[in-house]
Amino acid sequence: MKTALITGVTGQDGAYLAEFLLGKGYTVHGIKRRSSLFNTDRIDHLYQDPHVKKRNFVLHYGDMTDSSSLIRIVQEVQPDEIYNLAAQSHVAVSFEEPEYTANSDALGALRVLEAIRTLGLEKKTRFYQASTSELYGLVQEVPQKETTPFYPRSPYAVAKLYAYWITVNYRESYGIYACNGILFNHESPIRGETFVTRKITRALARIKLGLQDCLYLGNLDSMRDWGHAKDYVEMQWLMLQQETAEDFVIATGVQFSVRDFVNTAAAELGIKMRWEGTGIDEKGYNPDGKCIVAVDERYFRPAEVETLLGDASKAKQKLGWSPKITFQELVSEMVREDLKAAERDELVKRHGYTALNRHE
Ligand code: NDP
Ligand code: GDR
Repeated sequence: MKTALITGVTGQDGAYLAEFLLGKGYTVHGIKRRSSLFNTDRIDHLYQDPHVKKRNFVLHYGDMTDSSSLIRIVQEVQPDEIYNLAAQSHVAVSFEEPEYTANSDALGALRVLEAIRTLGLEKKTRFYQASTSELYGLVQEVPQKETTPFYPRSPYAVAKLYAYWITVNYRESYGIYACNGILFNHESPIRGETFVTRKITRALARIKLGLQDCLYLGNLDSMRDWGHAKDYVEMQWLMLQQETAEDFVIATGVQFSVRDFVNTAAAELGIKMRWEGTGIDEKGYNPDGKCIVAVDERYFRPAEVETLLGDASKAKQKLGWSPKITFQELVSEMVREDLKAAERDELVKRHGYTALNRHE
């Protein structure tokens, strides 16, 4: 059976992909970085005791900014497939930490490719790079497909542009089976809490139960093509099973605004929204006239990606892939899971403990 190595295994996609590959009979190795807290919540259900002799899920300490750890792990694991998912993946944060973002997201990809090359694994190890619709940034064509010109709009996107091209370059220079999945936004109940979708479902569930008063957001008019992470990791695997390595756009082909997302999540919770104001005066009220959504300038970015809409025709045609989970089903699942979490917090609060009230 095959062996896969996943960087970023503790993240949203890493967790879904690990589960998916284990289901296919792979031995899965994952790289996690050192943290002062446990950072394995998303993969705890897959955890296997290191004292058990034969394991098919193994974690290694490593970091995308540390070549020596990456070379050591690749040498030890001798993977058939590497999925490079690790990244400082928050666009807004990349404006605060541009150098670190470049180091982990751009040079990190190079370090893994160099490990494959210097260890002489060019013919054995296939490489997947987690590329992004953020590469399109200031969009040059609607909808965006593999041939649409890039125009990155953040330090994150610029770093990912390097990673995209170094992947193509190592494919062309050294014959490595290396490809880019240009994935549009994909979400799930285990999405990081500071991305807009999860921030919305989590906050509205807490507002519904009286644990929080208000949800502060940035650009409500921003348009995104949102899919489900579970659908998208299957494609990451499919891309490495082809005869020749190619790059693919993965998207639903349907677009919604941040405000649409709020309205859909609110409707799921039985909260009816009424909007008033424009720009930073904009507020969303529920039918009792209580303000529950307000715009806060701090969540605007120095340069915004206003609109993204993908055309995944190539993936449909060549990989036989199409998304199964609709926008409505995605929002519904996220709301349901966040409501369960809020109910647990509410119970704790009712019994005299203070529930955390984070706004980001
Ligand atoms: P997450 O932010 O949920 O996960 C990122 C992972 O990378 C985490 O495991 C994180 O570790 C790890 N990581 C970050 N920095 C380092 C580092 N220096 N060394 C080692 N590990 C590190 O992202 P997603 O799962 O949502 O996305 C996966 C990949 O796909 C990312 O590269 C992202 O940029 C890209 N992408 C995501 C899209 C999306 O909509 N989700 C769309 C297009 C591309 P820790 O858990 O310790 O923080
Ligand atoms: P994005 O995702 O930047 O597209 O990157 P995010 O959910 O952060 O933002 C989507 C849009 O919503 C607007 N927005 C807000 N965003 C956040 N995080 N918080 C807010 O309060 C808020 N209010 C409005 C943003 O301005 C933006 O327009 C994600 C990441 O997963 C990347 O790693 C990945 O590459 C891309 O998707 C595709």
